[in-house]
Amino acid sequence: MNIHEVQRFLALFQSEQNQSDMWLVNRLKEIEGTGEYTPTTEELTFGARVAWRNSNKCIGRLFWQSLHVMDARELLDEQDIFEALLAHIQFATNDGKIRPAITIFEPGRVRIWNHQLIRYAGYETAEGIVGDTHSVSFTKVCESLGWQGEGTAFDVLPLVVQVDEREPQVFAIPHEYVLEVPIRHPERSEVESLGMKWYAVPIISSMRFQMAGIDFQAAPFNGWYMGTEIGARNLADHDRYNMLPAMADIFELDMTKQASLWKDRSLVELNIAVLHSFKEDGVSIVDHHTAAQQFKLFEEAEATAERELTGNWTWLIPPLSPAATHIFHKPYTNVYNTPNYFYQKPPY
Ligand code: HEM
Ligand code: NRG
Repeated sequence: MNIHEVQRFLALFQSEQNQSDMWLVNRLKEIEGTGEYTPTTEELTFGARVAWRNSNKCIGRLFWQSLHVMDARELLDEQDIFEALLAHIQFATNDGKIRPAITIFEPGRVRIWNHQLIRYAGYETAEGIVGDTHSVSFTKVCESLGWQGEGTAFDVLPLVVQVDEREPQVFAIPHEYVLEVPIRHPERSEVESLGMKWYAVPIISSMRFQMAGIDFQAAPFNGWYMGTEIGARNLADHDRYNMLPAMADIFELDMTKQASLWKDRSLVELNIAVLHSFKEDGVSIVDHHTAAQQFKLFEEAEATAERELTGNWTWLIPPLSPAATHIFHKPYTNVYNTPNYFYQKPPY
């Protein structure tokens, strides 16, 4: 236990949650008496929400107070943990009306090997990579643990759960838990024939949640997607699904000249298709202009609360038309406050 970190966290909890000075004195006495700090579910809930508020790369922070926190610290059996992860997916997905949520597992003992709970596999083949390049090394790990995918470009990877030093356990996610959106374009039906799709809910499971000096290595969290994450990166990046040339074909753009701006026009059409498809299927998604406006409201709310705004400009600007948002035109201070979410070394 790091008593200074505990004091700092509880002082923040006291001031923001309107606790009395007596409450703080007593709580600290209790903790110093036992020599151990085990956060209450209320403290954990507050910590996870503030960690989102402090996530400098996140444009979605306006809604930080709505984070739904599931306290799963009592689970130490791999099967139980798998079921809690399925429950998270189901709660978060909510038939498309996505709810921001986090499930917090026992620190120091539980590890989830996945980068996101739902993610597509990537396979190295003689004809190049099939699926998501981002998943190639993790896909090999899953295969070495006995899993075998179908070999399509959109195989959902299994969950890999480890407790203590035991062998990691592999669990396939039943199909009915994975909501996906086929990508089509409002005006060009040929886009649907490209067979693009994406899953509805991004649930990051590789980051460490830190509060009060405690490291929760397993604390998967989710919000909903901003369209550009899928349309300007996952499906568009040259080293991901690389779909811009196929889009340019459909829209009959001149790919012989860079200056025809075929990549730019393809990007816009692909992003229109992503937003259109999610909207038509009733799956929560936000376009980057609306997200930037919401982030402006977050900036204003933080000023009203007399808190210093922190942010990482290089991540906050959207990858499409960044200068059309206010974020592009001002500086942000990239100081990392805790509680927060941090990268950690993958366990494989
Ligand atoms: C990053 C949007 C919810 C924490 C991001 C990014 C976007 C985004 C666009 C940049 C991703 C990238 O460029 O790869 C949103 C939206 C949300 C949301 C629209 C809807 C509610 C959340 C929640 C949390 C969170 C609930 C945590 C409780 C983070 C963190 C990063 C991030 C830690 C950095 C990830 C990294 O370093 O890879 N978010 N977010 N966000 N967001 Fe959010
Ligand atoms: N770009 C990644 C996801 C990163 C986090 N984005 C969010 N987070 N929207 C991708 O899969 O495309 N969230 O918690 O909602």
